[in-house]
Amino acid sequence: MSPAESASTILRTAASICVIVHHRPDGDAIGSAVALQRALSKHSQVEIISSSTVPSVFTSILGPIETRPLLPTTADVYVIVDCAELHRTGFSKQIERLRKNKKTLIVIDHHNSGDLERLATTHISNRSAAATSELVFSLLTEMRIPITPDIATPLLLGVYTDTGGFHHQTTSAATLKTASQLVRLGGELNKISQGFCRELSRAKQRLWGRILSEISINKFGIVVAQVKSSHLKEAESTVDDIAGLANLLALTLEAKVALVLVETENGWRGILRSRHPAINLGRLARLLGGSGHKKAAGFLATNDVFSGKIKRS
Ligand SMILES: [Mn+2]
Repeated sequence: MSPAESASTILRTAASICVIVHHRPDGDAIGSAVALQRALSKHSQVEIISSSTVPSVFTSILGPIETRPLLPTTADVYVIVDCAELHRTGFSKQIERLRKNKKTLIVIDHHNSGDLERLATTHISNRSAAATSELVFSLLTEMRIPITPDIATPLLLGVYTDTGGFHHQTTSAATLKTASQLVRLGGELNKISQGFCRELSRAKQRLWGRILSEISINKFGIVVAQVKSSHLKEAESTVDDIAGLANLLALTLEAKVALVLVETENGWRGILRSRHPAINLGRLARLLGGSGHKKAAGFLATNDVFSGKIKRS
């Protein structure tokens, strides 16, 4: 039995399901989770569990998204989407305990394999997929669940955001075929693209103006932008306003890699982007205790990273 077949059998018979997204969920994690919730809630009680809040741009496109910050122990089945490593869920101990108690754990993901591969009872993975949402689409199709417009839109949101609006190298013929199918099924592409365009407040413009005026390019061809807490305060911005900055920076003509460093309570959060074909940012981020893809990755630089003792984010 293939992983998708076994997952579909498990999900069909589960009375209660928890869908867990990774810490600071992106459009692919949210899109996958919302699509699963909408598709499966006819027969099961489905909750989305997130250790962080959902960025407002996703609710403006998809409507209200209810998430719980705590992981219940009583669900029949647990599903982790768009995540390869346990620590990125924000629920490491709880999930390990659930597995000790023989709870079923399905992982659906398109990243390079991490420790969740070992922990999962069923692991649906395809590294060549541009988004986890593509894998969720295949799974729901396998389950013969009709893809209504309210399911097609979150799946399309996942594909759209993980390919940078179909800009990244990962956008293959298969990706465009999936997107085309989702639009045909009622996925609201225009609402999604407009949702990201409209998000330009004065506070965000003030912040970006300040940050961009201070960027520097080092000898390795890395363009670096630093976002200090004081910058956010001065521009009356929030961390949500940083979204998209690294993609813009990656367009810098003279640079191969863009790095946005964001000051946090635990150290500097690094956001890496590149459009250079030969560069593998995922590998670089993993060296720094982070994770990601070839063209988009991230890490948390604590003092331990600089002293050679890496601490995971
Ligand atoms: Mn993804």
